[in-house]
Amino acid sequence: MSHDEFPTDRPAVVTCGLPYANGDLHVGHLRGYVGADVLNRALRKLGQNTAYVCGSDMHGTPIAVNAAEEGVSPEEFAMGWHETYEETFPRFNVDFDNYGHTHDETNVGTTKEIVRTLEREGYVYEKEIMVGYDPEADQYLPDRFVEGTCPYCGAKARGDECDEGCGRHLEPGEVEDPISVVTGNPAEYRERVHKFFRVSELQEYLQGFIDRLEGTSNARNQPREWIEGELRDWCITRDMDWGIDYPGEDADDLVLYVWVDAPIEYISSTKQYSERVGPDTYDWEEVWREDGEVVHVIGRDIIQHHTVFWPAMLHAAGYTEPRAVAATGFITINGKGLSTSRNRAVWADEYLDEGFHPDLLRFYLATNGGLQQDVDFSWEKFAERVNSELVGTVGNFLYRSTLFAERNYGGTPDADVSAEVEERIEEAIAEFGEAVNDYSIRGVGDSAVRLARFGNEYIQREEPWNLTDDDPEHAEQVIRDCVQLAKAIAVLFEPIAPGKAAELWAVFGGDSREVRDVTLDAALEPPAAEFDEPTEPFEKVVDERVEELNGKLAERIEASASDTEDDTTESESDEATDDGSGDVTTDLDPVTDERISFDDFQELDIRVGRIESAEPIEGADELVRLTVDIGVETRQIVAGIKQLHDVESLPGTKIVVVANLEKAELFGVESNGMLLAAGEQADLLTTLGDAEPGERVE
Ligand code: B3M
Ligand code: ZN
Repeated sequence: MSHDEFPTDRPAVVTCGLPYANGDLHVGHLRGYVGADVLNRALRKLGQNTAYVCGSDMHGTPIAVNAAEEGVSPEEFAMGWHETYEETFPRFNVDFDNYGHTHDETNVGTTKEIVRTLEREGYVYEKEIMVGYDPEADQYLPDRFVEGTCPYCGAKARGDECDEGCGRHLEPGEVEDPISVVTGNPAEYRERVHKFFRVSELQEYLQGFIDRLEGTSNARNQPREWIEGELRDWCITRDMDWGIDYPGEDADDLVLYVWVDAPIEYISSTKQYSERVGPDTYDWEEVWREDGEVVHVIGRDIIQHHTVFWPAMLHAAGYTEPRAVAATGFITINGKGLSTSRNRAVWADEYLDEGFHPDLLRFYLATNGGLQQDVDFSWEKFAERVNSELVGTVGNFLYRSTLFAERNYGGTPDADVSAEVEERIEEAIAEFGEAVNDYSIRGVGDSAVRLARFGNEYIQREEPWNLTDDDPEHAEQVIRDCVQLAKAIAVLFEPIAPGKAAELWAVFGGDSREVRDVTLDAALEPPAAEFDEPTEPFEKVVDERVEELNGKLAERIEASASDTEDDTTESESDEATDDGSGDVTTDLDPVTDERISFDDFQELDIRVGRIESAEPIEGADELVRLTVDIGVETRQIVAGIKQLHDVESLPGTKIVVVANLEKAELFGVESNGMLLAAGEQADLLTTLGDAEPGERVE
């Protein structure tokens, strides 16, 4: 890994968290797969040699439990879903260079090789532990086969993860009051010998790693707490049949824990790609053995796996560490947590069956908020963004300018691009490059949308339709500019809307290459001299459609609510089945009915502030003492954000402060004001533009 800006001279790999081969894909899954696809396409546009790889996660107890319920073998069950995913992803223009699965030969081989290396290097030891056992079913109860209480936060926990509470990974035997999901009986504990990976020995390495890591701030900051605290070793085996057998003779009744072989599929899938195209085109060893650029896109619920266990394993086995981990927020539907069991979801197939182009959903999911933010999906919002940005801004400019060009000149008029337009395109190219280097998928999309907005303003300002008779030369030059802008938009928008960009490119690209493969400089190369009449690239989503789709969604939720009333237990266990899609119920509070007057609101003195210094308060778990410049004075403010932010990186951050709140004393320290933050992650509110400390927020 280097820390040079992209494009670098080493090959990159972009990965996305592997979907458990466990059920239908929905918008929650697509957010991640589309996001990583955008990133990979955008890197390629910068000229980076890169590949996008993934695969189905075939192992693990969620799959074993569901297969048993259906009365089929886990392999048959998982293969069925794997084949479905292989068909579904391309329909959303998610363009994997390789899509394998964790049970294939390559991954079994790579996994065993890595585990043997860990053993050889002295990172594996055996220990006797107590594991859950169901005497009636006569089987051990690894991971999701038990439910109980989280020993850390008291929430209801399933197997290896406290997914409704503190989110911690739980080691075998840690769940309290365990109940078997097979029979519903209390589980017994039995002694078994298991294999452990010495993560604790890698603490110093991990501390350095987390300082070097790029990506979203949640992935860089959250793990500090774990890495700097007591790092525990990690049990890497399970008493199960389904999985990859532990290599060697001495433990042939154990399989590897799913979280060992799942991330190794990132390597295996890269290998398969490299073997297919040949090492001259793309060499997996340069990536994984010789410090290539490894970029992981994941859901924020699996940050710990990717920033602690995985880099520890890679380092111990002599592989390249990740350069970046970008962790996405969750998806909500109409403001409520996406829930597959309640059928509160928009399914991948359903969306396409409704006749929508995949690029519309890609645009919505990729640009609706920052990568780390939760994104709410509703058909209203979807329609609103399609209509205003895709139809009203991008489509409108592309269509009106190229239609005018075709009608009046049969294509691109013979003139030079003006300095103003050339500079504006260069600016958009620079914005695009910065966005990629910041892992900002939204920024990639913005660079194209803003260029289209400029195009609309430009054509409106120059009014070429009034010039064709009086000043034909000027008209030609303006339209020449507009076609160039259109071509540049097709290039810049390709990562977000690859299908639409390819259609546009076919009309006025003027180049036999595919828009997928061109680099950003193509944005400034001449468009086709002649082209056919263009069509409107995007269609409006009309109100009646929104109503109809809302109705369908509501009916479905209601129908499944009445189904689940008869069978609540099943629905509840289904609910928390972790399918890797951010499908977590994060029910939002309804908006309070009681309104306040504008005068009441005016009483709040809310100001922009800038953090000058930040230091943890000794002995208080969460509190940080901040000094904040609020323009008119400097304030001391105490905030409960220690676990959620990298305290050292806070100085310089602009925040929003309620300046006239009563003073308070927290942990013996005076707090003179309150900063605003959103949600459980204490996402700090800041300003988008240049507002200075002291300016009022109104
Ligand atoms: N299959 C799904 C999840 O927990 C899991 C991801 C594996 S990534 C190596 O999100
Ligand atoms: Zn917990």
